[in-house]
Amino acid sequence: MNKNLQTLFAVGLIGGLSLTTSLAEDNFVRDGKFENAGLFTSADSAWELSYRNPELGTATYEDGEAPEGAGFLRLAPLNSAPPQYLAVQQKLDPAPAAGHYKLKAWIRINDEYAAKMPLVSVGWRVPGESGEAGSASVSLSQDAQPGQWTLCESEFEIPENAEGTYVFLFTYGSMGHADFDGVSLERKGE
Ligand SMILES: [Ca+2]
Repeated sequence: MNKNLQTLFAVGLIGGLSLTTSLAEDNFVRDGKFENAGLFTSADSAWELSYRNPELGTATYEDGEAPEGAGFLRLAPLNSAPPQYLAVQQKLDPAPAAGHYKLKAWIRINDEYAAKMPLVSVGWRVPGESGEAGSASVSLSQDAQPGQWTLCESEFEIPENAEGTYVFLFTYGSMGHADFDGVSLERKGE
């Protein structure tokens, strides 16, 4: 039994009858609610920095109230030099099959954040001569109020034969921080 199946199995046992829908099993993002500090900081965390350069900023697990259970992820970008972003990523394993999906994330910035708005992106590539890559994303709107959690949602198609599918949480700039919670990618009806 691989680790993902073990996790689903454990969730099923703990959730028991309180699970009112099967959506949790359709979510391809692991630990997107950031409910467990150990999951984020341990070596087998689903999330990792896109660039392992500490000068780009910090990624921290934060305790406290959040839209989807206690705990959230905070990215504090400290450098606007190339690659011009600070991001964490998660390889989606198993990879989502072709189909229609909904990407969802709660995002919040603070007053000091002053750069391109944070975004959550799903990216993949389709093997072949062109090595075609595709992506879909949700972004906090430009008029979002600092200090306020905003739910960002988008629906899109993942094509046939997509592979190497990752979800990314991006921030930009050199000031302030952005918080993320409830990151999910769920398959919709055919
Ligand atoms: Ca949470």
